[in-house]
Amino acid sequence: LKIEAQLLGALERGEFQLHYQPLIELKSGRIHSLECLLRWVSPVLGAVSPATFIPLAEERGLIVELGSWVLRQAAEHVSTWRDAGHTQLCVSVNISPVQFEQPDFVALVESILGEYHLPGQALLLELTEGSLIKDLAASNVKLAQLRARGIRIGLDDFGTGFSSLSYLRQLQVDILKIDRSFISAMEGEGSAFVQMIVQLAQHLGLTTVAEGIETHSQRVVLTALNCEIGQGYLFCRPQPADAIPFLLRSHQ
Ligand code: G
Ligand code: G
Ligand code: NA
Ligand code: MN
Repeated sequence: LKIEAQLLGALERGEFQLHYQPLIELKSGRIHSLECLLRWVSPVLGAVSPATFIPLAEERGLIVELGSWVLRQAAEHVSTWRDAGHTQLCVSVNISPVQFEQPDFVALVESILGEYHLPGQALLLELTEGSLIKDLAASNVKLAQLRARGIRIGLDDFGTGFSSLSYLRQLQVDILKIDRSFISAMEGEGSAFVQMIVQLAQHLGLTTVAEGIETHSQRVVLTALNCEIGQGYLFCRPQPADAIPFLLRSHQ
């Protein structure tokens, strides 16, 4: 396959880049954190979506190396921005299940924080339910180790799995990211689902993030439902790292 052939050497050729999209505190309008989104522009294939190349990288065993590069690059970026005066800034990094399953995952994260002299609070890790419940006990051991270092854990795409509600009680997470399919279906009765998720999260002491906010009316409804954080094109599209210092200054 042409994509696979190109993917094999793409990291070495420097074809990957990180973009960032802010998560916004709905009440204050302040930036809560920046989600790091991997981008690949191949000179041969053009822009390839992570929805295409991440699964390939997982199959071909490339995701561990690629995921480490993402973590290190994101650590370097947030360290630069914190040094420039955004001292509380946090970046949120998507973690593949394959990466999370590596026995040395926690050690890798700790070592990267050390390399860039970052506190755990500078990092949020986004995991999906599927990657956590395969081995719930083992996952919770790792999550506890990460959280003990101050790293926060977000449950991504919440609501799209099969067993969300029963497992949520048992997972050591801090943040619930409500999948954007719930936000786009929020007109009319659809908002009942979002309301239920927000209430459940509050009950469990979790912070809620609404993903994929595209309209002002979605924002108004989510704020009324006490959802704390929002993310989506209404606020900002993912931006290259170069554009982030300007974005941070304009939100101060
Ligand atoms: O940014 P975009 O909507 O194109 O992302 C598509 C999918 O790729 C999303 O599910 C997103 O979580 C995932 N993704 C983006 N960047 C990364 C990354 O660095 N690592 C992993 N594992 N997934 C990512
Ligand atoms: O699976 P995950 O939640 O990590 O996916 C994040 C992806 O969602 C990113 O690739 C980002 O480009 C995309 N995204 C961010 N905001 C919006 C939005 O408002 N609408 C849509 N359709 N996609 C969005
Ligand atoms: Na994510
Ligand atoms: Mn998501």
